Amino acid sequence: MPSDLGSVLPGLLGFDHVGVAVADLEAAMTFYRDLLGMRVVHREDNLDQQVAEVILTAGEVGIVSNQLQLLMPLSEHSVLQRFLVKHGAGLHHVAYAVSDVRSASTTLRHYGVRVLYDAPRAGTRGSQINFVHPKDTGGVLLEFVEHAAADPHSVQSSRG
Ligand code: CMX
Ligand code: CO
Repeated sequence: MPSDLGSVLPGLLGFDHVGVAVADLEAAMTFYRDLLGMRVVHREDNLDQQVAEVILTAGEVGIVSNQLQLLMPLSEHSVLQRFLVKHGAGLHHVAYAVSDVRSASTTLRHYGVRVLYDAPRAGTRGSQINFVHPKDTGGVLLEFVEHAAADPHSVQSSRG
């Protein structure tokens, strides 16, 4: 593996969001929204991932790296449920925005890194997502996000 992955990974745009696993979304929002003052910018049930999610922003709307994703399992089959049972609520993943999730995945796979899905899956607001196994990243589950072109909260549009 090269010492400087930034030189080989195509289209790394920046941090996107931090994902926190919670057992109760509404209870978590009394802290993040009501006490901390974060703004809810999006809510969604992702049936593919079996999660209910809320995206909150800490500052200016449109700066993606200000965002927090609260995730609650929608069923016992969700990977989130497995995480909560094993680890309890807490930091679940860190997401990076990329311009092309397929080529980012292909590149890392080429260097022997475990990318979880053969093809990208549906993420928040029509994005395409894939994940890198936490054992290959220093213990943190890593998400790649390629935002839908029309998404007003994407890193691309916040820069342009
Ligand atoms: N962060 C850090 N380590 C984690 C982890 C996480 N989120 N999830 C699992 N691990 C660790 C476990 O502790 C375990 O370590 P040890 O062997 O040292 O005990 C190891 O990884 C394997 O864990 P596991 O319980 O056997 O594996 P799982 O079956 O729970 O699967 C993973 C783990 C990452 C493959 C699975 O969670 C996955 O497929 N994730 C991708 C999808 C996802 O997370 N979706 C929700 C977010 C959706 C969104 O962001 O929109
Ligand atoms: Co996420």
